[in-house]
Amino acid sequence: MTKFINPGLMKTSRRNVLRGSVLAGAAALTGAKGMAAPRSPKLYAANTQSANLYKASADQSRGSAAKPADLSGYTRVKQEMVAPPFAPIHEQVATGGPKIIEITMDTTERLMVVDEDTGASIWALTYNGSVPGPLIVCHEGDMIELTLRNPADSQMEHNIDFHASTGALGGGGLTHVYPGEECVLRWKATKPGCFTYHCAPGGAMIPYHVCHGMNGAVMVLPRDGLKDRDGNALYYDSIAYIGEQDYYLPMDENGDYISYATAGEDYADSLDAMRTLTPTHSVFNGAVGALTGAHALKARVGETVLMIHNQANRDSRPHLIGGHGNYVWETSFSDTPNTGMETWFVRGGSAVAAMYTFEQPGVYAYVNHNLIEAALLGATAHFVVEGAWDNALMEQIVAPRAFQT
Ligand SMILES: [Cu+2]
Repeated sequence: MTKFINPGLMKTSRRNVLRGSVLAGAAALTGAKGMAAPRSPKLYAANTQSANLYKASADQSRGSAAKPADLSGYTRVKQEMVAPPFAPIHEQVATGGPKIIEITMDTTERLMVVDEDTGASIWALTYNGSVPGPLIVCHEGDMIELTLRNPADSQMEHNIDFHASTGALGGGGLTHVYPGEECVLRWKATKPGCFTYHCAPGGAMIPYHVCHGMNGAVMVLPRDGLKDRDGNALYYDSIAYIGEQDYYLPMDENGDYISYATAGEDYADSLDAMRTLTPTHSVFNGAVGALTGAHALKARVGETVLMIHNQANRDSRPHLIGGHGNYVWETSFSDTPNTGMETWFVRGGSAVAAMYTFEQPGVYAYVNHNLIEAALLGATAHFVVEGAWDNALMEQIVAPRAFQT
């Protein structure tokens, strides 16, 4: 089977993608400063246009006579990454001057069950082993200093494009790490808001990596915290970090999901499935049921939750059934938040924040309100909320009963 990733540019098939020598010289195009070690990912695919784009973007940084950044006045801190749906320890209102926030992420390739009922699984490409990758939180004016490590047993090269950053393809041109390599990238958070980040190694590998889970979100808070339209401070008690992931899992002729032995082995089949633009799954936090049942999100009446929703590839429309988006920032935190929303919009390739204070106990479903995706493809989470019921807000006056005809 031979398929074209980009017609006229490069052929790909299982044979030449795996341990491909198709672009043996391309590794040098994305090399880090002074890197002399041999660089040999086990699976590599890009195209000439894409490789040239990365080279041009990286050259701007490497070849320039630009002044070193002035780091005076910055304080260095470490931020420990935690797995979703949790957020790292952070301040809502910044204290002190700007910070250089050191973080570390590993590009881990791991076999993940997507749906236990069907046995659907995927060799997920991840940051730190989770889908989505960890939430990063900083304030406007801070710098993120990321150490990106690609374990030696990886099959592929990885990098990272931060939508919150400025230059070099969002850092994608400066962070290509092959198996066994690490790099360090520092960028300044100049725009407040929630932003997606994702892997973008070039060509068809970009959607392939993104649709295998390699994406996450950064929240850049205003230094003085979140505000309503009148400038009053808004605070949250907790964060629910939800990454929506569309998967395109290859099936065999019987309609069964195909199992693969290693990361990347599904490459050609995945491209075929992705070209349909019809996901087999659209799930929250990596798998069907990752945020329901025993894994449901917990809250209590009176608790204010900031729901951060990341979708790196595809539009979505979150809705909290039985609740609202009291304040919703679909765009920048500099913009006035929308209020009292029933459903909000996540542009594919972005992250949004919605704040809600629970007023009733019970189970709330948080869904993609394309309800086909919610019910059939997996895009459902649950909040289990404890507290006292308020009959002033809702009361069942008559329970279902037969009526007189
Ligand atoms: Cu990647």
